[in-house]
Amino acid sequence: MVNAGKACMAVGVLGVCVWCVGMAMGEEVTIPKIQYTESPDGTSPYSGKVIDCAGGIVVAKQPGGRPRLFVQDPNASEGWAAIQVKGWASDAFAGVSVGDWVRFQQVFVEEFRGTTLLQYWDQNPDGSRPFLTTVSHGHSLPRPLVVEVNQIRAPEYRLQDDAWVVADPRAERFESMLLQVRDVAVLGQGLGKAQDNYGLQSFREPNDAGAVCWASDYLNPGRPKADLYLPAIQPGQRFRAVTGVLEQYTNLGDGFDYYQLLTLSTESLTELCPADLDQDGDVDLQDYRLFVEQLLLPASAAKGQLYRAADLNDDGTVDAADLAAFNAAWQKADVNGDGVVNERDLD
Ligand SMILES: [Ca+2]
Ligand SMILES: [Ca+2]
Ligand SMILES: [Ca+2]
Ligand SMILES: [Ca+2]
Repeated sequence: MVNAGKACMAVGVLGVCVWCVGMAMGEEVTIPKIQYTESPDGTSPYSGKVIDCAGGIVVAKQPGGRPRLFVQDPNASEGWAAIQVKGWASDAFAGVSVGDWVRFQQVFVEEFRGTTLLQYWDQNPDGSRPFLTTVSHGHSLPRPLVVEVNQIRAPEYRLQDDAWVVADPRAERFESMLLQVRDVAVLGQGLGKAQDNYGLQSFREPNDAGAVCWASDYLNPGRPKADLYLPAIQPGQRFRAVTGVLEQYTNLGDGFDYYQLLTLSTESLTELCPADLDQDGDVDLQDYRLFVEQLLLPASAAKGQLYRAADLNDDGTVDAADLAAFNAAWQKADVNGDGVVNERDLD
């Protein structure tokens, strides 16, 4: 932003007055009110305005020269619930932690590259200054909203424009929210503007081209510095769940407009249960049958991939120790105790 010397000082005084007026009016806008839009391009009705924002819980914090907060209103679980806040100095959010409830006064709403931002900078275009207040600490994060992969589906490549474009604008309601997709496999890497996106395909709907979304680990501090991805992101690797915040990136000049699920930590990836021998996302009698088959294989029999999967302690032999590990894995993962390990055990 433009911000220099005397002009800044003069406007600073004015800024205090504007802030007082804002306080007197006292009308706080909730995040869902800022985000809800029927505009086809997703633009917030508050774009270009200075507002007071009731805020929400900080669910993620990205350090850097332009640090960012992802703030979510826990009272709005179905959509339009979260927003990003951009700081314009590296220490802008030094006093803010994940789990804090923060609210904002005199903050400028701006669409940038497809994502609605609250700009936390020195001075707004009208001369006022934004203020951040930490209301309280130590909140539990909102539970990730479980969405179908096709609700945040990957962009489509449009040959005539040589561009990747949003295939389904209904993902807009989830912008910046904490989301989870389940039963997905890594499909494709090196995608997107920074070539750091990978596809996640629902392995329950392998023939549905719409059951793929894009994800990235670029925000994830668990990612080895020299790598684009978390170590577990390998072609074909299956997960029971992948959790992250959704970001839109729009830069059609570069040929891109897409939504990406940004993982936040190594816990963002939930592996399949080791007892899920057929890797279909659940542990049921079929897995038990496969396990027992491997357990009873004669020593002379050819041993294949299933045998290695059943060798849970990885010592080269399927025996009583693996049976104990199989039962333990099943029981540990069967959180709701209904005898089957499936996606309900994640709830
Ligand atoms: Ca958007
Ligand atoms: Ca938005
Ligand atoms: Ca299974
Ligand atoms: Ca073994």
